[in-house]
Amino acid sequence: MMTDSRKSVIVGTAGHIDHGKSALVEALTGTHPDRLAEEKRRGITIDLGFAFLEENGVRFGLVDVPGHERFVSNMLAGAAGIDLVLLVIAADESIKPQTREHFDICRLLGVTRGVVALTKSDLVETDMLGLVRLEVEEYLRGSFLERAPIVPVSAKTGAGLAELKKALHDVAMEIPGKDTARYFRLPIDRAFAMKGFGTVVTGTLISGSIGTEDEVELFPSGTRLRVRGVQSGGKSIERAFAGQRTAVNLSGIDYADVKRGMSLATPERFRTTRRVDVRLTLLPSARKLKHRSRVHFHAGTAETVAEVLLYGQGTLAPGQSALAHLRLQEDVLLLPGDRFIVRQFSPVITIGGGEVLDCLARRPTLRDTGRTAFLETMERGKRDEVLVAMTERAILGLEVDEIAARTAWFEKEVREVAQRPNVAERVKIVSTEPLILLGRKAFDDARRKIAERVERFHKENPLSPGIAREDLRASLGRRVRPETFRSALEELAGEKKLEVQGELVRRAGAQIALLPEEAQAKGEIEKAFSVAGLAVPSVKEVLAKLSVEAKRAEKLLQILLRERNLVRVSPELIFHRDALAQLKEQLATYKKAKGERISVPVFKELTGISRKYAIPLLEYLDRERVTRRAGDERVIL
Ligand SMILES: Nc1nc2c(ncn2[C@@H]2O[C@H](COP(=O)(O)OP(=O)(O)OP(=O)(O)O)[C@@H](O)[C@H]2O)c(=O)[nH]1
Ligand SMILES: [Mg+2]
Repeated sequence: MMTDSRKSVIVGTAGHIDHGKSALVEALTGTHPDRLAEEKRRGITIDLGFAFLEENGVRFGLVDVPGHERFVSNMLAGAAGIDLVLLVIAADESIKPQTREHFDICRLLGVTRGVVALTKSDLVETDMLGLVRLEVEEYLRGSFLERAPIVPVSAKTGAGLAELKKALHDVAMEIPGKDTARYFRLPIDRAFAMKGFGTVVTGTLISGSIGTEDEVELFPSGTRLRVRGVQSGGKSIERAFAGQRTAVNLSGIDYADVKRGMSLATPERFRTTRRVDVRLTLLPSARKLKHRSRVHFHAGTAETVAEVLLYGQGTLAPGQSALAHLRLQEDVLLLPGDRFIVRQFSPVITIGGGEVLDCLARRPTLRDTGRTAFLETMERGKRDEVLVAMTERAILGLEVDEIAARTAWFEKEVREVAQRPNVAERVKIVSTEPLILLGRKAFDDARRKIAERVERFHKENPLSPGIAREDLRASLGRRVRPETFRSALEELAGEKKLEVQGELVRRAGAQIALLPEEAQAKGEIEKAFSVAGLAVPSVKEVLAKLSVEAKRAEKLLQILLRERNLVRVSPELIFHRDALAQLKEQLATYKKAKGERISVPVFKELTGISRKYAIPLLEYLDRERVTRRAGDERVIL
């Protein structure tokens, strides 16, 4: 895969209304980010705007956001996926409410780098500039911007712009390169129709890469689409990589069916969700949050309403964080590690945010006592631990697709982690194709249950050689999947605890223990057939003469048949093994003396039996490939 050596970095503006964000973007890039007629008329930014800048080998994608408090939800859609924040504070006004709110949002989204621009520096005296700088430094103390460059600029005079570009470049160089080989994911912030192209969607590419002819899945609908073309920075390119502003030309869908908040991703990998378990942090400025509160939920470019369920506590205090369950009103594509923001239902202000830990969370129940420990493991994010914990939580076991949908790991990564010795101790691979994992404990339970069932079967059926494999599996119930059963049986057989013979399973070395009267009856049955030669008695008659009751007599007959001392030739006819052996010899002798062909009457004469027996016997011999039918005759083989 071709990648470009130039670094791509997404910069998001942040700051109070009218503080000069859009003017600064224009001064830096030459592009005024406001696009809408209404924005131009009112002189404010309403929706996201975009511009590009290349500085010393770094490609910056700029996302300009509105400062107006009514458009914070638009700001949130733009802030998702930014690498660094350009915090804009007007020198003549200093810190204002949306300066704080936007900055809080950046913190909650986990933004770790940024630059501060003191705009409109042309409007204030040097003393004033110094004061504002002090105030800003004070405000940023202890935050991720504590040591960030603070650059006074004027979009009007151009003062400070060169320093600001340099500061942006320096910070950009510190940003670690993104792993562009992960799964592709693009939260959509705009969709429109372009003449001659059709549907185009744009967004900040947060993961992986995308190129022409790729197949993608649209979420939440699950529609599969083909990529006709990709652009970044206004130019058509072969592929776009994580960290780039990206426009994707899609075939197979009308632009009106695509909206901000939807996502494009690698097809057939992920699932949308309405229940997530998260680490939720409440801002110190927020009011305490009650269990079951409704909030506005923002993640990526998506926005919906969520009900907050606090685990084991009635309220969450300002400035505190807790594990929580969010029940979403709409389907959203989320993955562990995704950041989100919550805003108070009414009046709408930002109150907190956090990180998704389990993107396909279960409905909370009191019985689920392992959830907290599980989420703490997810939060630590160590792959060994995560895989063990995830597997142990699944009674039935987990298929690789399920694991990938919950972690965004590649299949080969799941396999690799599953095979690590410390993981293998606690996780059993019950199937390799597809890969299915089950917790050791659950697996051992299944093993024990199987051994117990077999044991019990022998006890209850002493005259039976073993339990039918399918009956054994069915007796374990639905909590043991077929792959687990197969694997456990294999292991038990490998350890010589059980024996599997065809469709029968028995305890290793299990032998049928006959009672004295049973042994005697068995001998009587065998004798009855052995003395009869080919003129065999009826089975019913033989069994009726025995001293044991019918059910046991039938079992004894089965044993003789299984041991092959008796042979069932037709549903009604049973012969002793010796009689059949003798018959085969007789035929061989006949063949030597008289040739290979023999007719039914001759066969009857030779063996001295009636037609009633002769026909089934001949058919049996045909099946045994001792004879072959040829018209009215048989050929002795
Ligand atoms: N004198 C002076 N005026 C500026 C400067 N930068 C912006 N302005 C003016 O300030 C006003 C607001 O600027 P914008 O860039 O639209 O502010 P904004 O932060 O984008 O506003 P919103 O997007 O609505 O939040 C405009 O009239 C600009 O011309 C500057 O450096 N000096
Ligand atoms: Mg603006």
